[in-house]
This record gives sequence, C-alpha cells and structure tokens, in this order.
Amino acid sequence: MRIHLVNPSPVSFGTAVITPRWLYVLAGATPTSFGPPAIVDETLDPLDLDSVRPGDVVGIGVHTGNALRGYEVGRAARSRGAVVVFGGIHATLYPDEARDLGGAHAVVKGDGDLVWPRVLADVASGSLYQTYDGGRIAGDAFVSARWDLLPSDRYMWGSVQTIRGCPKHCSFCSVWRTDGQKPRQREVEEVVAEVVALRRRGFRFILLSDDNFYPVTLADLAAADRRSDRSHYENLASIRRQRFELMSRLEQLPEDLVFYTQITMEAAEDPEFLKAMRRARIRGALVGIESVTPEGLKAVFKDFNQAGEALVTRLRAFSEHGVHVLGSFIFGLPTDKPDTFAATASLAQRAGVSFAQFVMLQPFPGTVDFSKWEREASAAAEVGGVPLSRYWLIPPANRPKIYTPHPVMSPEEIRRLTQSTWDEFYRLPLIWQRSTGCVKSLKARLAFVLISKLYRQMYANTGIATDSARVARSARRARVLAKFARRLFVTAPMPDLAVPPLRVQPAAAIGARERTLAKVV
Ligand code: B12
Ligand code: SF4
Repeated sequence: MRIHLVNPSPVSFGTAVITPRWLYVLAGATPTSFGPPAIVDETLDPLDLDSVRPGDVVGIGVHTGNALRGYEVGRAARSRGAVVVFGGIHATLYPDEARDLGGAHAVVKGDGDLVWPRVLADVASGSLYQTYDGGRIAGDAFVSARWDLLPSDRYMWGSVQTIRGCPKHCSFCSVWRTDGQKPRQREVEEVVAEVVALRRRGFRFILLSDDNFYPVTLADLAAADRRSDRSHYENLASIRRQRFELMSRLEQLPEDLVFYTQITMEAAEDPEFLKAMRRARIRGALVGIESVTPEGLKAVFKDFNQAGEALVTRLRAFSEHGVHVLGSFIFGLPTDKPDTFAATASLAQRAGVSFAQFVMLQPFPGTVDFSKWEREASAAAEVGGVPLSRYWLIPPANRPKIYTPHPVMSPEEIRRLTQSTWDEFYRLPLIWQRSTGCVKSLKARLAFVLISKLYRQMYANTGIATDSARVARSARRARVLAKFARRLFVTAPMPDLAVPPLRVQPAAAIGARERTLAKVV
C-alpha cells in the first residue's frame, strides 16, 4: 500500500514559485511504516495514473480554485482501485461534494497533522470512516514538513508556517472562520529547524505562510491590561513574546536568508516589532490594504485599517524599516466608483509600496460575503446546469468570472478598470522608479524589474483577463521569466548548516517593554 499525495492543478508549468506546504506537512505526518509518500504537485507535472496501484492511498488537498481538477484526479484514482481521501479548505467546507464528485472514500475536515496517521491506520485495518474531523490543533502540535522529500530544481521559494488563525473578521476572508480567531503559534525551534533544512538545500527565500504575522496589537494589549482578570493580558503578552523570540532566532541564521510574510498594517504602529522584523531579515510583507477609503474599509469589516494620508504614513513606516510592502487592494467594493481605480494606483505609488496586486471582490466559500451572495438571485443562474453559487464546478473553459454584484458598475467595467490599474502600476518607468526605494545596485534593480514583470504576468493577465489568447500568452511569458527568476532566488546548498545554539532571552525585559508600549496607546 503506497501513499500518494496530490496537489491538483489544471495547468502544469514545469516550474513553480512556492512549495505547496500541505504536501510536505502531510508527508511529515505519514508514519514511516508506510514508506515515504509519492508527492505529486500538478503545478509542476500532471499525476501519472500508471503509478497508482489497487490498494494504494491517494490523498488529495483542495482549495476552491483547484477543486474541480481534484475531483477528476479522485475519480481516476478510485477507478484504478485506490483508496481516495480528500482534505484541505474546500473539502472542509464541502465534504459531500468530494464524496459525490471526487470519488472520495473519506474526507478529512480541518487540520490533517494529527488525524492523517489514524486515517492510514484505518485504511490498513479495513475500517475507514467516511469523515474525519482533524479540528484546529494547538500550535505545539503542528507537524513539521519533510523537506528532504522536495525535488531539486523545481521551486524558487520554500514555505514555513509560524502561526495559524487570525483575530480579525474581514468579510471576504475565510481564514478566521476555518482557522479560527485564536492565534495558534508554532514552537519557535520547530520553525527554525525547518528553515535550516530548507537553507541546507539551497533555499534562501522563504515565505512565512501565515495568516497574520502580527496577531496581537498594542491596542489589544492595552485593552487587556485594563481588565482585572490578568489571564487575557498574560496570554496576549506571551504570544507577542514568542513572536520576538522567533524573530531573534531567525536573526541568527545565515545572512543570505530572506523572509516574506503576510501581516496587517497595524504592525506599522509598533517600531519595536518592525525593527525586529528587519533584524530577522523579513524583508517583505503582503499587507491587506483592500481599500483607500474609510467607507470601503467599513464595507469589508476592516475599519482597523487606515485610509487616505494616514494610510500613506502607515505604509511608509514599513519601508522605512526595510520591510517592503506588497499591497493587496480589492476592487468592486459597493462603495467604489470609477475614479477609485486611478486614485488607488496613485496612492500605492505615493505610499512607497514595492509591489501591488489588485483583485476583484470575489465571493469565496466560507466567507461572510459568500453566504450573502449565495442567497441572491444572481447566484442561482446556471451554466451547463451548474448554479453560479457552485462556480468552481463549471469547467474552466465555460466558467464565467464570478464577482460580487456592484450597485453602479458592471462586472465588465470593474474588470476593465482593474486591468488598466495593473497596466498603470506596472509601467516600466514606474517600476524603475520604485526599484530605487527597494534596492541599490544596478543588478538588483534589474532583478526588481524582472520580478515585477513576472508577478504581473503570472497574476494579472492569467487571473483577471477574460481573453483566453491573452491568458495563454501570459502563461508562456511567465514560464520564460520564471526560468530567469529561479537563478535569482536559489543559491548554493549548505549541507552542513547546523541549527544555531539558543541565546537566552531576558524574559523580564521583554515583559517590561510590552507594558511600556501598551501604555503608550
Ligand atoms: C500561503 C498561502 C498562499 C500562498 C501559497 C503558496 C503555496 N504554494 O502554498 C500564495 C500567496 C501563493 C497564495 C495564493 C492564493 N491564495 Co492563498 N493562502 C495561503 C495561506 C495563508 C496558507 C496556506 C498554507 O500553506 N497553509 C499551511 C498548510 C499546512 O495548511 P493547509 O494548506 O490548510 O493544509 C492543512 C489542512 O487543510 C489539511 N489538508 C490540506 N490538504 C489535505 C489533503 C489531505 C488528504 C488531508 C488528509 C488533509 C489536508 O492538512 C494540512 C495540515 O494541517 C492560506 C490561509 C490558510 N490559513 O489556509 C491562504 C488561502 C488558502 N489562500 C486563499 C486564496 C483565495 C488564494 C488566492 C486565490 C488569492 C488570490 N486572490 O489570488 C491565490 C490562489 C493561488 C493558487 N492558484 O493556488 C484562500 C482560499 C479560499 C478557498 N476557499 O479556497 C485562503 C484560505 C486564504 C483566505 N483569505 O481565505 N496563498
Ligand atoms: S483578511 Fe487578513 S486580517 Fe482579515 S481575517 Fe483574513 S487573514 Fe485576518
């Protein structure tokens, strides 16, 4: 009985940017008695069905975007006699779908780390259940990824998770509902060991694939400090202390490592935190800016963000501390008007954002926006017998772009204006201008241009274009650019790299600093 883990994708590029973490975590959770799992990332190469034998176990992880391909793989594996198990966020939300359409014998909901060995044992003993609930496990129970199984020369960036969950409740995001609002932090030494394992293999760029790297704000601490019950304050202070511990450990790792994460803009309030990020070489962060107006932020339950000039100041604080921002903006909010698009691009440039993505408000399952949209009449319209509220089941060739209905603009107008915002932001003279704020040498500036162009090709044209010729052209260009970009990211392996020895932290001093900072708010 061989274990196969498949990350489905309708398109295979031969090369990929970031390692899909779940594959290597589940490999880590697979008991050694079953042998090393066969790992297939279809963004590289499609699954070779001939490798699947009767009695094998095929584990398939799906998010909404690749669910349909996942179901195809599941049915094909089942017809070859394999035991098919689904997991991942989409299977967690729609377990019946994986069974009805994906040939699943079993579906795992929630975190797979601890429940996966039980599923395999049940397969082996012939007592498999239809559904397993992996729940939300504690941070110290997260299983480390098996990077020794990573193929050479296929990926540019490694991915290591340090925390799961987010205390916020943005309307377009499923994270707080599926991963929970209570931050679950991994053991610092486990994170460090994974980074070392990746650096040994030549990876120097690592995505900290977290929901929110800054889970405790100074205002949270100040509010907790006012309560008579100290337990909440102590808990928040401990989460914050561990963040600093992690960053101080990352600081001890080889100097050529570069980290990138996802964070709320609230971190800009906290120079201590930003300085620690810089020392840890967390050089970039995706910041969910979403909207440049207060009304827009309110519409998506994100009014903890700043708007207008206060937003410019906040974003500049990141780059002033050497943390370069990938600003993520959403278009199509009910409060957006045709002039919002140009105003957004101009603000992004003024705020010193290094990269930007402009996405159209799309209802993703598991979100508040989706639940609302699903009840509307437009979601009941059908394509080939499939209601739009299940748009991921429509074959990609016929699948319309699904956007949340807007009170005054048509989807096509929003799409066209979004596309022109990408065009404007990624004009060569503007990229060149931005490169000065990020890097110094001519070589590094040229690399910045290459990465900007690659990002734009991979994201904008393949993501929002409706013209399939344009999508195909962009995918081809992205493949060529990726070949060059790979050389920029991957470096000589350091097979003998050891985990650096622990430096003892003056814990009392950290506690005192938190108290001072909390009182400032
Ligand atoms: C890192 C990340 C990315 C990285 C991905 C890098 C990579 N190659 O992995 C980048 C930045 C590229 C990215 C892009 C996008 N992402 Co993203 N991303 C994440 C994030 C923050 C963490 C994912 C991760 O690595 N987690 C760590 C692993 C270990 O956890 P996991 O994948 O959940 O797997 C666990 C369980 O689900 C389960 N499991 C998973 N698979 C399987 C399979 C089996 C058999 C079993 C038993 C269990 C199991 O066990 C695992 C271990 O516990 C999640 C948020 C989240 N909390 O999930 C969003 C998230 C997955 N992304 C999301 C979205 C929407 C996107 C984009 C579409 C954004 C956009 N608008 O373009 C793109 C799509 C890219 C694509 N085509 O795949 C949504 C998905 C929503 C949905 N319903 O599908 C999420 C949930 C965030 C959100 N805001 O809601 N993303
Ligand atoms: S969008 Fe970001 S801040 Fe909002 S709930 Fe999701 S992860 Fe948290």
